Amino acid sequence: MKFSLDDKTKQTLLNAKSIVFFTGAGISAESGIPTFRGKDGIWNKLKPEELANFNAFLKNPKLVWEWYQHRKDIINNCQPNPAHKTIAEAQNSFDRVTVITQNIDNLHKRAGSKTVYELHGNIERNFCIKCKKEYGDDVPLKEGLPKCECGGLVRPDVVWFGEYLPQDVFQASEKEAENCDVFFIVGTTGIVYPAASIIYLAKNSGAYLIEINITETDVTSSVDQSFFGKAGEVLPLIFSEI
Ligand code: BV8
Ligand code: ZN
Repeated sequence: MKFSLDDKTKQTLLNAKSIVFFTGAGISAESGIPTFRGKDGIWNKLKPEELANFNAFLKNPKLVWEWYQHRKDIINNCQPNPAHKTIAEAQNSFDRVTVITQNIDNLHKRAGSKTVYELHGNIERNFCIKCKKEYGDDVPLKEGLPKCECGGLVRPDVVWFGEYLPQDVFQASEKEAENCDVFFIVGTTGIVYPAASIIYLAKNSGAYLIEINITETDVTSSVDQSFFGKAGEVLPLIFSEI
């Protein structure tokens, strides 16, 4: 793949002190995790209304629970790809590197990123909706239902549609966006709010926005530089030039 970094982007990166990587499902696509809205996206087969919301869970906890177990099985057999690894390695060359991710797959941490803000939670964590007891993989099943010892239902610790994002994580992410020099947007449609608002906060705070995606998105017209290609190929190329 022919690749060249224009001078402006190159200089901006060379002078950068703080870099934020805002990521979505597209960064994990090359690890084998289906995206949400792409041609093989999981939403295409299943509707978010039916699955990723609290009422759906109360109505059919077994279906929603099994969907997350299915996704967890996929994730457990996946590895971080060169995009996740490049982001982790960038920590050695810049004063501050932060990841703000919409993904729940834990791949950034597994790749070695240290400062990771998980806006939509993490599929490896679960909690009881009654007593809030936290669980990992040790959720007791009673007739196939995830049940806490107190009798309450156990749910994945992810943010469903209509639910609030963890306020501390969201506020910390906003602060990073306000104080960074370069803000990468990697593998996201940028249509899910309030997460996507962080992109525009970074822009309005004077950050240099670089998008990496295989197609144009709602964000493309707002960025300073777009790279159209796979994150696992483009990110290593960018950082090999600086
Ligand atoms: C909230 C966790 C109230 C769970 C997720 C109507 C009714 C109800 C709500 C709303 C509504 N209208 C709007 C809303 C708000 C709603 C929303 O934004 N909906 C959207 C769909 C319009 N948001 C909410 O409900 C949020 N809560 O609003 O609460 C409130 C109100 C005010 C203030 C505070 C609170 C909660 C949203 C969180 C939902 N949970 N996930 C789970 O994972 O099961 S969202 C889900 O979508 C994932 O987190 C995912 O990350 C996220 C965004 O999708 P993307 O990551 O962008 O993934 P996608 O597949 O869309 O795109 C992949 C991209 O990668 C594509 O661009 C593709 O081209 C690219 N790509 C593919 N391959 C590659 C690649 N790029 C590079 N390289 C590749 N190889
Ligand atoms: Zn409980």
